[in-house]
Amino acid sequence: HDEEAVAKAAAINADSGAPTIIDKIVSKEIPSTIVYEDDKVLAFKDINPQAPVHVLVIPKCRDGLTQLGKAEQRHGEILGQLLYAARMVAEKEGILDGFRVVINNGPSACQSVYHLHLHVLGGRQMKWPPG
Ligand code: D5M
Repeated sequence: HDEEAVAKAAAINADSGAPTIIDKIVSKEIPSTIVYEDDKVLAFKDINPQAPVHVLVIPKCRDGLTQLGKAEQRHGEILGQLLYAARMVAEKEGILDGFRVVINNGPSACQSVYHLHLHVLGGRQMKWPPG
C-alpha cells in the first residue's frame, strides 16, 4: 500500500488552481451517484471506494478552497456545513454508529483533486493509525 501511495503522490498535479473534475461533477457533465445535496454542498459516491461506504462531500463553489490548507476565516460557515453534511451522509448510509471523515491535504497526504473534499468512510472496521 505504501508503494501505491508513493506512486499516487508522485503523479500529483500540485495545487495549480486549475478547474478539477469536481466542477464537472457539480455541473452534472460527469455523472455521479448523489447521496446528499443542498444549495451549498454535494455528496456523491467515490469512484474508487476504500470501504463499503465511501462518499465525497464537497462545497459546490470552490471559492479558493483547493485544499483545507487554503482555508480562511471567511470559510468558517461552509466548513461547518461540510461537516454537518458528512454527518447526514453517515445517517443516510446507515453508519452513524461508526464512520471516519478524512481530508487529504497536499502531495504528502496523497491529495489528487484540488477542490476541497471530505471522505466519509465506513461499513467496515476502520484501522488506526490510518496509512
Ligand atoms: O481524493 C480524490 C478522490 O476522488 C479519490 O478517492 C477518487 C475520487 N474520484 C476521482 N474522480 C471521480 C469521479 N469521477 N467520481 C467520483 N469520485 C471520483 P484525494 O483525497 O484527492 O486523493
